[in-house]
Amino acid sequence: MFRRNLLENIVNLTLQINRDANNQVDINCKTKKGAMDLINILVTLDHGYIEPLRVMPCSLCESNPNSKFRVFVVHSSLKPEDFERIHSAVVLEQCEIADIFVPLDKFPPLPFSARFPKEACYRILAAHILPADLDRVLYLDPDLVVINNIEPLYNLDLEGNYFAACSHAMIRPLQVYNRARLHMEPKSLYINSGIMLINLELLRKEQKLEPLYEYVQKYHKRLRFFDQDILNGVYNGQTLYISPLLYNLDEFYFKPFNLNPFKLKKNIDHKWVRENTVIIHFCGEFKPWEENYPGKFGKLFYEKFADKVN
Ligand SMILES: [Mn+2]
Repeated sequence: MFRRNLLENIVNLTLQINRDANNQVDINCKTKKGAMDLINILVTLDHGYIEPLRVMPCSLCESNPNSKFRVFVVHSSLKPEDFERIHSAVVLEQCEIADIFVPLDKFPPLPFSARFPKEACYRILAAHILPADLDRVLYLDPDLVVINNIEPLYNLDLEGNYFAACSHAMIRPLQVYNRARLHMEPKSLYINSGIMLINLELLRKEQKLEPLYEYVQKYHKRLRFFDQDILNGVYNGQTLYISPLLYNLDEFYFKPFNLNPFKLKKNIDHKWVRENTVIIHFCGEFKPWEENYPGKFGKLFYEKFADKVN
């Protein structure tokens, strides 16, 4: 029974991807008219993640030589030398780095414990931290590389949603479990919060702290991935789901995807990833900058950017 469900869900996932007549995945997603000229990126981190953060913006620039970026680094603990390290990885004419320091004592009083750092919530509250003239921002984890054109994602029509993000939970029991655990709506999907397009304009108007506060108070014992779980629990009805194969591909997600027994005309291979995937996310326990990285994506997609900044 479990195996049947597993297969059904891999097929369902395949069907979610838009395909044209030649069974090619369509990466020209709906875009807003008149693309903006500066692409705003958000990262939130502490000192321990500086080295991966140097690789991520380098990949963004290298893979998008005709775009200009502004990266907002929202933090509470980085030092001037950390910013020097980040600056040294990018060409400043193409990629501006904006230092947004949030004093921890000024942060709204959410019921946090030591296990859940306040910094984890900066992306949830980005609309209230970033400059008020921004209408959207693309949140990117530091543990990823951008390998193709980011503009279709940045200009995606959010269709009135607060967020656009990808779900990695390929098997139905996992979705059902997460929905029950986090009290999510019946058909909603559990998203990975490592890559999120954020509708700042709408959140600025509508987001209230009370529902977040109440949610954390009520369900804090069930939260395993703190901020990601809160995003799922509170905003599952206002999140647009986008393809993980294009915008949030982890090697250890890609492998089971190809086990689809109903055989697509084309399996997703490294060549497909190279040509179509926009963001490779090293979101699991293994990281390509660590010695024991067991996969192939490190060598294929990460090393050339890492070599460039070192
Ligand atoms: Mn990540």
